[in-house]
Amino acid sequence: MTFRFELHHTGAQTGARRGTFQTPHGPVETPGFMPVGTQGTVKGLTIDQVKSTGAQMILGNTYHLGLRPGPDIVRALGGLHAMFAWDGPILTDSGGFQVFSLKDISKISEQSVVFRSHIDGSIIDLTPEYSIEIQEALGSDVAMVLDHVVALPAPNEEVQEAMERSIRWASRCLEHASRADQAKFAIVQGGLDTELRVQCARELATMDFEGFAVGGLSVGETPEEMYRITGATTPELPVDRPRYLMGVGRPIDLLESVVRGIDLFDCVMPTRNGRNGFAFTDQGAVKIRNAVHKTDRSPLDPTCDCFTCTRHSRGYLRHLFNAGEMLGPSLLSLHNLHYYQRVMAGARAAIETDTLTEYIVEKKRLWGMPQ
Ligand code: PRF
Ligand code: ZN
Repeated sequence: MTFRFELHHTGAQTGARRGTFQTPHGPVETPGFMPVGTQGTVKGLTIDQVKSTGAQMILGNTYHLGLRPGPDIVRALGGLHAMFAWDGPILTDSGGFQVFSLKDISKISEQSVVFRSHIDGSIIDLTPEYSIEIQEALGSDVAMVLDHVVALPAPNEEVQEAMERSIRWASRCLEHASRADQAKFAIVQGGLDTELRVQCARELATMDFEGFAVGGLSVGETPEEMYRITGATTPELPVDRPRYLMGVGRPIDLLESVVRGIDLFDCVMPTRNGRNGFAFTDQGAVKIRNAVHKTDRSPLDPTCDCFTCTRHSRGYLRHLFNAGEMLGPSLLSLHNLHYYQRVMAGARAAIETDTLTEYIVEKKRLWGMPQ
């Protein structure tokens, strides 16, 4: 099978799993974190820099790349891997989440979601089938099904209706798929209702997907609610398929979700926060613009071996941000992505030795979080 998922170890104390997801473009060690390359670039970084962080799989967006440059141009340029100059695995999101965040200008029916392009104003009729066609043209290793995400809070009937539609759309995506070298992942919806989540997961689990995602979270609910829903959903999913928590989150959210049986993550947080001068470190959060760093010759994180931390001082980084130099956001994005990869590598090692609980206690202490 092209997309074998090997489970090496399942936590004795927790639901954590240590695995390897095999794709046509190589393996992804899990639990793993995917940097976000929405528009065909992980913002501010060259692909060699992205690789240097230890990332094994990157995420692209059907919504953005399907509108610009468009599937035909991506195909003419040799596909997403050639465009990115990335020969590792790529996962593409289906466009659902991006379109629904434009909810004032989109119209949803059983057939499709119709919306206006934010680029040229043209009308796009995005069906589950069309989302798959675009993702097949992009040539990603993993395509996500088109799902219906509701903004929370929402009335229960609305959440249920969107969840049921997401199941029908997932089935249509699977029916329409024609590339055996592209895995299809289903997405569990159902808001903050445990019963709806369980029902959705059970129905999707009967279909022949190579992986399963938990969607509709990290949309304004508390971390505890997110952990509760994740913890109720994963036991309903097939043990031998990777589980992906979409768009999550802070380092602590990743670890708490690994405990609940999640294998894959993506989030803009390391790059977006990096661009805003905010760094994740083993000394806790660092706001690099802060005046305390003015004459500080020490590295951003003395325990980090990334380019930023081995070559530059906090004082220099602060100067770059204050001067509005583009290198500043770049260097902090690089460090943050490296930091996320280190946290996940630490989690993988801890799962293998059944010490994940101790690892999280230690990380929370370093991050200054209550136990
Ligand atoms: N669905 C899709 N993409 C997503 C999400 C979702 O629910 C989320 C939710 N955090 C992020 N990205 N298709
Ligand atoms: Zn660093």
